[in-house]
Amino acid sequence: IHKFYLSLLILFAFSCKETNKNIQNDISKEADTIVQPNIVVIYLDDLGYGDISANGATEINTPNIDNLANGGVRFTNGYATSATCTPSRYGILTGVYPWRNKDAQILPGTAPLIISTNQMTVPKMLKEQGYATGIVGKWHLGLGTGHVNWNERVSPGPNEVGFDYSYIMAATQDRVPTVYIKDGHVDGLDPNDPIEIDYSKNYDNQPTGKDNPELLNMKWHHGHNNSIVNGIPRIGFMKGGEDAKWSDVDMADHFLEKAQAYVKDHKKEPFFLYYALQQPHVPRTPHPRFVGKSGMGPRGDVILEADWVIGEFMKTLENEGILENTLIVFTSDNGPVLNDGYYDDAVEKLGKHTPAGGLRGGKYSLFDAGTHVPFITYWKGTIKPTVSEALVCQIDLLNSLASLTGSTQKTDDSKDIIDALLGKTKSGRTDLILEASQKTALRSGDWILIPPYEGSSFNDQVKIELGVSEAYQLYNIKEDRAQDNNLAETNTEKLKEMITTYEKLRGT
Ligand code: NG6
Ligand code: CA
Repeated sequence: IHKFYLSLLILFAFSCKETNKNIQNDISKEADTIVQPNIVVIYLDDLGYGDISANGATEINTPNIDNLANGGVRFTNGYATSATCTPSRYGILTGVYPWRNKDAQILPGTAPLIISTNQMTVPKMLKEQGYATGIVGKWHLGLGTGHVNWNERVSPGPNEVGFDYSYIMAATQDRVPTVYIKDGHVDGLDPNDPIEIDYSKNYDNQPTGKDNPELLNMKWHHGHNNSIVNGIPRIGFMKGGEDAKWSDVDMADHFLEKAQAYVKDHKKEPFFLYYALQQPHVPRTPHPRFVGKSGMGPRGDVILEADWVIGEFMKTLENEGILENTLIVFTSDNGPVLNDGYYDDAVEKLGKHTPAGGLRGGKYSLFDAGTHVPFITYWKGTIKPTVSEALVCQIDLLNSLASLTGSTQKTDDSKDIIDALLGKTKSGRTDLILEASQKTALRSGDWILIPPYEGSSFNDQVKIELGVSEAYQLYNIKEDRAQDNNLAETNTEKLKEMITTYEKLRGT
């Protein structure tokens, strides 16, 4: 009898061991697919598909960006959600189409925050997964709830939607306030020189771009004729805050230092850094080290500056020993523009350079160059270098990074395309709604449908075709990259199919 119980006990112990083993196997199986690399999004401002030599530019050389492209996945069909900044930034951070939010349009520097503090965001999701989360650079998603007092803590802002650390410019380089904001506080503010901001009226007859051309070292072409800071006329009026005002020519170095410091401070934990550079948005203010270096005027010079910055940033990752544990996503918020409101030789010195890389339109446009942007993923040692035609969009970061890091968070608009982002497959999403000024279009497979819209078809100030027409437009982007042949009348079957898909996705 004793023997019998003993063998039973042994049998029981053995089966427990087996079960344990199975459990362990399951855990390690999961742990194999869930990884928590550092994640860095390097986000350029108004950089066109054709502005980097990796995408075929011959008149400008961007060796550091090319290193990412040639050592990672270079996407030939990578998209921002929108043809301007605010909506694209909304899309990349929330995983929600910006046309669902009527406030997701170019914002003044005084606009309230347009991301709800209850909303899921990429940094929030990663924070839940144990990441440290930081933003350095351009924000442009609004701050506060309506009436910001710039002399107190400005909130809600990035810190309230998922970032533990923020060092930002509030809106754009051409808009006031022209100060940096650290975790909600204006950096370097003298309490005896408080800041006031107004977008409708000037303060105490201060000089303006409009009335005081003699004070300007950069001339405005359209808009941009309010308060003057560092000899550059801006959008909006600002009073006070003298000590806190940024130096435009040092902005790239300044943000780089903050980004490098962030990496050094957080190298021991998984971190997410959203590094949003200001180039080549206007006003283009290269540091003197880069002036004249491109032969293309300030627009080319700041692209070289941005490329240098990226090289320095990559060196930091390498020197800190974390390059092989860091996934980098490089892209741009919208397509290119030359004259965006200042006389800065962007048009005159362009030469043979093609910022849109053969795509039609540009910033503000529903044509492809508005949203079809440089898009690169890089992860040394993990991503095998390749060129991918997969359709990928910035809005997909939410679901894809969630899937990578083991989060179950997701939005309906975002798609889990992590395998495409890591170069493991060449297929991405099938359909994508594109947006310009709340007008939308559909990319589906190789096809683009632009529904009819009223409104002007050409922005005469920036000299860009907007893609707006009262007739349906249908293009095969693979065969007709420049969108020269509208097939809406000849391929009625495809047109019908595209309209059906478009209406389904838009919910109209
Ligand atoms: C426009 C500005 C343009 C730029 C843009 C925002 C004028 C006439 N034009 O309104 O210069 O600032 O807004 O660019 O003011 S974005 O990349 O941030 O969307
Ligand atoms: Ca932009």
